[in-house]
Amino acid sequence: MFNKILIANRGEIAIRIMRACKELVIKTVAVYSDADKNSQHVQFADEAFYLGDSAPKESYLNIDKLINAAIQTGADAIHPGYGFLSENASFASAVDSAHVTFIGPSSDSIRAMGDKAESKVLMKKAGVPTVPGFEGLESEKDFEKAAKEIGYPVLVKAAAGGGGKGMRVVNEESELSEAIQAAKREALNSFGDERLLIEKYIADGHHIEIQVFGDKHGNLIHLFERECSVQRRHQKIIEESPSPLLTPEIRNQMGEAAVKAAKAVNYFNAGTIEFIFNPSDSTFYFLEMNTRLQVEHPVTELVAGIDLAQWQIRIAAGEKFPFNQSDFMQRGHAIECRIYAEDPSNGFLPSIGKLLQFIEPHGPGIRVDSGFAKGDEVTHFYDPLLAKLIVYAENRETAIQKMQNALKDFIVHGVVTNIDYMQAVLSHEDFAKGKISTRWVERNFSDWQPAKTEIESLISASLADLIFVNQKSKNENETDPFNPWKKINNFRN
Ligand code: MV4
Repeated sequence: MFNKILIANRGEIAIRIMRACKELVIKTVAVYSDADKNSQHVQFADEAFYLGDSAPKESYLNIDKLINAAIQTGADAIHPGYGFLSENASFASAVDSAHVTFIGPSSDSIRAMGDKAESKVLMKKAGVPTVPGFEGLESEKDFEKAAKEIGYPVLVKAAAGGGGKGMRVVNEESELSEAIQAAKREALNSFGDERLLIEKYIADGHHIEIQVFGDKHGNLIHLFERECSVQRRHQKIIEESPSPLLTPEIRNQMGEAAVKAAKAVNYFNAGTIEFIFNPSDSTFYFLEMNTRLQVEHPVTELVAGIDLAQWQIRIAAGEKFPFNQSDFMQRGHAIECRIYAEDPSNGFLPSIGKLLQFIEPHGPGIRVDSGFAKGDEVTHFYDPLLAKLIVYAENRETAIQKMQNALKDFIVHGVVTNIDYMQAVLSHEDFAKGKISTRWVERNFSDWQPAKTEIESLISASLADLIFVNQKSKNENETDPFNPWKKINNFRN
């Protein structure tokens, strides 16, 4: 087993991984940038190593600095978390070359799944259902012919990409040429690669993903699904397990397809197979594989009863995974809400500033994976995720109710958050019915505005703010003058 692990990440996921390390009696090294000098993940670690400037390129994305940090601190493994370098095959290789263990899959698995066109071909060969379509086309004539054969609406996607970048829905032939040009441009900008693929557009599909987990001895199982259809601009907001839509038969088929997909790239560690599920005929298709521990892993941990972060570390150290598929079942229902410092009534722009108040909810079945505390600064350098609020209850209905109560008890002042927006989404009758397709949020909540706040809440918020503003340094007051009206407007967000 490892003696010391360096966590090449920040915020809530760095802390989540450090907790797993501590439970396995492994020492932890945090890395940090200028902006993160006083952040929670640095305070939580046994030791901390300074990387450099706040810009990700100078810190959390800098391969040389991270490997140097591991060597300097004597860490024998690196956990990449999610985002940053977690799906960078060169990073995984560089870590191996430095005789440090990368806590994740092999660089070959990462590479094979990184290219969406290549991975799609690989999946077809392995017998995993993929969306009808074509890859490797070049001329507009070929695209036109392909689209006709597939039948409109079609989707053009960046082959190098993923995550919705360089993606265009095309409803009819007259829109095709322009969509190809736009998608190519975006793909070139984002990935330096303008190759596109074209496929049938599954309108009103559900984004359902299967968690897989494997060791280095060829054991690989799935841990059921997460329903992630509540998204805006390819940013997930709410995730849950089980999916309110799947029958036991479809769940089994999807699970088996996911295991097949992962085995085709000799996968080990935690991974996720994304599917698009068409509820009108119960078909599902492979979209992409994420070769990392995902943001939403806690919902699987709760319903499947496993600590994924701990097992990632154990199997990276070479341990055999001691469980079979039949050892797992889904029990109860888990929901996760991502609490962001962003303004839903202003285009979801990140909201930066000092957390004048930050009170997390507590209670049975409530889990908060958080990277912030009262007094911390939210900066513009990184993703504005403040915390993940996860609830677990015996069924979906009680879980929704628990989440609504927990959201009410989550108090954040100083920055605007999406808490009230989330409350509105959860209270919608469509959500109660589980009828949420990938386009639902954008259709129903695009013009959402916060309700007027209650007077006693305004008073308590203002008092909390005043007490904190008085403690602010003179310097900070100069650059960020106290504006009571702004604070009041921000209240309860
Ligand atoms: C699709 C799709 C429907 N049909 N592919 C989005 C990001 C990447 N993981 C693949 N994605 C999708 N691919 C086909 N053939 C639907 C999505 C999709 C989506 C599309 C539009 C708006 C929101 C979405 C959320 C999740 C998935």
